[in-house]
Amino acid sequence: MTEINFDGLPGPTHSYAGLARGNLASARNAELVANPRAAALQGIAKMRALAQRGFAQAVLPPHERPFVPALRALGFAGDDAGVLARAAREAPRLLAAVSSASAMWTANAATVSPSADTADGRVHLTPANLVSHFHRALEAPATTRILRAIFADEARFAVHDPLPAAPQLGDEGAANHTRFGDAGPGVELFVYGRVALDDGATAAPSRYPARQTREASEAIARRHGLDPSRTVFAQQSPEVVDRGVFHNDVIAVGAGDVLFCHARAYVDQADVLARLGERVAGFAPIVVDDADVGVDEAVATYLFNSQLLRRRDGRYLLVIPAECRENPRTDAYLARLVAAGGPIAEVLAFDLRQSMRNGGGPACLRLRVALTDAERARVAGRVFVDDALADALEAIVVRRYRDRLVPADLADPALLDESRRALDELTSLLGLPALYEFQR
Ligand code: SUG
Repeated sequence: MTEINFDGLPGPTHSYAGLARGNLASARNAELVANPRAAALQGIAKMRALAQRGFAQAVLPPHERPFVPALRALGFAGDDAGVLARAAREAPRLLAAVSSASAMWTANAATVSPSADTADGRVHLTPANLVSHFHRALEAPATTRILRAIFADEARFAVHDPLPAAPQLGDEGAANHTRFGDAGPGVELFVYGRVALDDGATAAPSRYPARQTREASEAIARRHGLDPSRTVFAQQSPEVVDRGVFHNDVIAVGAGDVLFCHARAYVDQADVLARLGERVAGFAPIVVDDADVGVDEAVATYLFNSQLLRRRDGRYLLVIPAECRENPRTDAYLARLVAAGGPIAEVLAFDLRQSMRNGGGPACLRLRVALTDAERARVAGRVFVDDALADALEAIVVRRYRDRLVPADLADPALLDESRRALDELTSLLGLPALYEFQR
C-alpha cells in the first residue's frame, strides 16, 4: 500500500476575507491583498518537490468560484454580471463566501479509510459536509463529484454522500482523522470537538466553534465498516480549540506508528495515548510540552500542521511551513527533534505563505489516500504529479491567474470569465471533463 497525497490546487479567486471563525490567521489577515498566482505556484512547488523525492503525489482541481449558482439560490437574479454586481452591493460578505478558494485545503475534503481497514475491502471516502461555515459547506457537492470522477470504480472505491448537513453532524474530514499502521489492517483515530446530542455533560469550547461532532465521527466509522476494536475516538481539549486549534491537524499529525502532538491536544490525553498504544504496533508518540513549544506558538507557526511522510528507509520526513524556521523556539525544537535520532529523521520547509495567511499549512493542503497498486491503477484522470504535469499546471497558472486580488475585485465579471477559462484548461489537463456547473 502506498500513501498518495492529493493536494488541492489554490484557485484563481484566492483571497483574504476573514471568513473562518476560530481560525486566528483568517481573522488576522482579513482584507490583506492576496496573490492567487503565488498561492498556486507555492502549492505546485510543494507537490513537485515531494514528487521528485519519490513520494506519491497527486492533485485535485479548484472549485468553481465565484459560485454564481449559490448567489442565485439566495435570490440574486439577472445575468451573471448582474448577479455579482447586486451581491457586491447588498451582501459583500456573501460574495466573499461564494468566491473563497477554500477547496484548496483538501484535508477537509473527505475522510478516507483504506481497503485494509474496511469490512467490504473497498476504499471508503466520505466527503465532509463542512457545515460550520457557509463558504466551506459549498464545497461538499463539488468535492463529491470530483472524488466520484477520480475514484469511479465502484468495485474498489465507495464514495459516500456527505453526512446530512446539520450542526449536530458537523464533519470536517481528514483534518480530524488519522490512520496508523501500514499494509495490514490499521488503527483509525477520530478526533471530535464536541458531543452534540448529550445532556450537556461533556465539556465544549466556549469561545470558538467545535467544528467536528462525535456523532459525525461515529457515523463515518460505521459507514466505512471499520472494526470497532481498531477504532479510537478522542475529544480535542476545549481549551486549545478556544486558542485557535480549529481542527485536530493544527495540534497533531500521525502516520505509521508515530503520533506527533502537543501535550494539551486531547481531553484525558494519557488515556488516548494508552488506547492507541494498545492497538498500534510499536506505537511511538512524540509529545511536545509547553516547555518546548507553547500552544499559542504552535498555532502561530503551524508546527503540527506538518506532513509526516515515511521514507523508503522507514524513517520519517517532516514537511513544515517556513514559519517554523523563522520562530527561534520551533526552529530550536526541530533541531533537537532530529538530533534525538528518533523516528523523524529529516525536516523540510516550504514557503506556503499565501495559504498560511488563511490558516492552511502543508497538512491542510493535502488529502491522504492509501492505495494498493491495483487500486492505484484504477484511479481515473491524469492526476499524478510529475515534472511534466507540474510544468503544465504552472503554465496555466501563470497565464490565467492574477497576482493581486482584494475583496472589491470579486464583483469583476472579467474575474469570473478568467476563472472559468482557467478551470476549463485545468480540468482538461487533468482529464476530468464536465466537473463544474458552468461546463454543463
Ligand atoms: O476552514 N480557512 C480554512 C483553513 C482550513 C485549514 N484546514 C485544516 N486545518 N485542515 C478554514 O478555517 C479562511 C478563508 C477566508 O477567511 O477567506 C478559511 O476558510
